[in-house]
Amino acid sequence: MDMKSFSLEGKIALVTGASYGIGFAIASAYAEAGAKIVFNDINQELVDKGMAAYKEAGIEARGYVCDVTNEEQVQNLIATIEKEVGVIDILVNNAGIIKRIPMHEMSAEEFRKVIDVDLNAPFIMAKAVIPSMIKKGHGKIINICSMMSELGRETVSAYAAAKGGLKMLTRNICSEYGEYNIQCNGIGPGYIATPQTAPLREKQADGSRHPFDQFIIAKTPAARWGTPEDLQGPAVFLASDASNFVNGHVLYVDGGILAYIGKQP
Ligand code: NAP
Ligand code: GCO
Repeated sequence: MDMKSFSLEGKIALVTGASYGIGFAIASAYAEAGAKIVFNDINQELVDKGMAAYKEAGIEARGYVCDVTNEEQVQNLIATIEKEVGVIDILVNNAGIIKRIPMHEMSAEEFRKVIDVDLNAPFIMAKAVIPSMIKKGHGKIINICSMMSELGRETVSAYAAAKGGLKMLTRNICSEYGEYNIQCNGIGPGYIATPQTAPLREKQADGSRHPFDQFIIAKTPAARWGTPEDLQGPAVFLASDASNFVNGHVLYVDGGILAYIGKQP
């Protein structure tokens, strides 16, 4: 096998919501693998923050302000990138939000907002890049799913519904566009230490670990939270030619949590 099949040399990768967190880690790995990096975030302040972080990491990236839930902004973003950088070879639908509210207390508006960012936006983004991928004869679409694509838990009804839907959107894009040499796969991170999960890891007043933190450690065979860096290898694999016959798959990067009943208390 030619190890060059893992290279992203000459490829253009767009990672959404990639000023920090998982998106930033994935984009950084893509740059190391040779790709040109383009990212967006929801406001100029975050884009500037991201640009500074990429520069500090020695990565030449282009950042654009775009709300991924706004189809007109997304269509304009893709047209601008195609004019200024080139046709997108790799799209990572990373931007996402979560609201942790008991379902009977969650408003329909709050539910809709999570679905909008975590499910409708990946549809809008994929729809925007697929035509040029078809013309180019190849493309990679990677949706950042979640353990909640498979499991539920208290307070995350909207998020689990969105991520479950995102798993099926991944399978449907695979089904509809595989014949154009477009592969669409998901990455399902376990519990990863980022700003999104910071509330679940806050130290208690007495200095002890957050109960949820202890729970995740007991439920994860790796006995640790994941880091954004744990996702870099799987993300490069799914973006590279090495995975050209992998399609419609959700690759769980979770330290084994989905396979494990959990340590006896
Ligand atoms: P994060 O730290 O909250 O970062 C999410 C990024 O997306 C932020 O930059 C955020 O900007 C951006 N964003 C949110 N709404 C947006 C919109 N409408 N348009 C453009 N950008 C938007 O999250 P993360 O932990 O890195 O997670 C990244 C992805 O992985 C998400 O899809 C998440 O659901 C998924 N995931 C995370 C974990 C985990 O344990 N951390 C596990 C499984 C899956 P703002 O700062 O303005 O919100
Ligand atoms: C939560 C967490 C999870 C993780 C992730 C797990 O509140 O349960 O935020 O949803 O973010 O999605 O895979």
